[in-house]
Amino acid sequence: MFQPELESMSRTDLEAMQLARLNSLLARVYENVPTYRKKFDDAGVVPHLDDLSALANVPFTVKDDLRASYPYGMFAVPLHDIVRLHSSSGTTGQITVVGYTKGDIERWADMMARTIACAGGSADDVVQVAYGYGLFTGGLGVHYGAERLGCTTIPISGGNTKRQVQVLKDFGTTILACTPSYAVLIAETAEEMGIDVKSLPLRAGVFGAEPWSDNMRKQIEEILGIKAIDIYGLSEVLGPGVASECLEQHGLHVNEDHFIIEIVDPETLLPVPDGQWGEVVFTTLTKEGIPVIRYRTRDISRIIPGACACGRTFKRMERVSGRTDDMLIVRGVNVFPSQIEQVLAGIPGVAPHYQVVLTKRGSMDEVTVQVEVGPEVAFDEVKTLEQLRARVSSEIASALAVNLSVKLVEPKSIQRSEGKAKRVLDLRNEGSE
Ligand code: DLL
Repeated sequence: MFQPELESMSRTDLEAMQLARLNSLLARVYENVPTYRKKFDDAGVVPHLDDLSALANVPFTVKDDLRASYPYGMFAVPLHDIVRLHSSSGTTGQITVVGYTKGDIERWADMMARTIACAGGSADDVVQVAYGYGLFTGGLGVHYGAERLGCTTIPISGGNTKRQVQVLKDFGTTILACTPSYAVLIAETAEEMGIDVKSLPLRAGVFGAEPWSDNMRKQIEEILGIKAIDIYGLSEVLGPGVASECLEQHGLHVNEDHFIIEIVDPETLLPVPDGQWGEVVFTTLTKEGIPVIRYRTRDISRIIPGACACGRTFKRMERVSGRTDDMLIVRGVNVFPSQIEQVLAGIPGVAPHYQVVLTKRGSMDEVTVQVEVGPEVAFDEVKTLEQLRARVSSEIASALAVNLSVKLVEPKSIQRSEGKAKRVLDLRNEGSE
């Protein structure tokens, strides 16, 4: 552990620390952020709570609050104290800006160092940071953590995949940091270059920034010969380093000395008990630049009840199955792309590349799953292909309880991603009949 005195604290001590930090935070935002003052006043909430359960009465913060105060309206300190800006990608609307003080950057580096240590990393590791550097939090976030842990850090950023493979080999990378979909592309590229990654020193990956399934994890572990660790975070709350898996690979420990996690029912918005699925909500306890109170992430997960064998006492969240805004409702059934991926990654003959395409036929939405066949399948053998298609279709139907149309496509025909993969292609407004 990077900070055992914190990561394995008793619950009583942890909750006392959380309450003290929460009250200082509420006072700070009430004083400095007009959006929060107005929200609290409107809801009749005073910025001091007697116990943690009273947090459930405090109003939520949503992405639109950040958008409405774009760019700096929700910062809790003057710009003079902000040393770094990042932003969210803006794929679901206008971008949002987040600001970090010196102290925020310090704490973020600690949390990311924890994340890499959680994945079994140490100062002896060579970490290749293939997340994008820039306004995206992935590259710089992981970079500072790797340096804080004392790792030999390679700031290669995303892209130029052949060079990634060359560096992986020549620099003796032991930990690869990138999105899971980019890890697949790096593996494919290595194979094309005739480089056997399994014979290299690479031993672990810290993969995140997009939903991925457990079967996809197994595939990545198999093709790269590594342990693949899931890491989670979001720019509005911090960036990478909010929660991460340990070597048990059973849930992601939330850095609870810095964040309070709640799971709420997305319909009623009431907190649900541990074990139950719902929307993840975070409160940042120590952020100075842009703290958030009860931020609705739109990510779907649950708290895994019980203690973890690794000795960390921080609560574990289940791997995120998807975002409420990526959820498709097909004939009344809720479907997440990661559930489709889980099925596909368990079927021999299909490659880990797929896209869910939405079109319109008249007034009806049509959902087609496009799946690449593996290079070992003869794409011109009609009968083989039809058998494979039928198998994919029936396994999706039995796992998801809904029939989706399945189209097999040639190897290498689905666009590869060097960052977050685009799993859903929505063509419904493009007049495609
Ligand atoms: O993706 C931060 C990050 C960078 C996390 C590198 C991990 C590694 P954003 O660009 O703001 O920040 O996107 C945040 O990505 O709300 C989730 O929907 C999704 N996401 C992030 N990590 C995971 C994960 C970064 N491990 C959004 N599993 C979040 C599933 C994830 N989804």
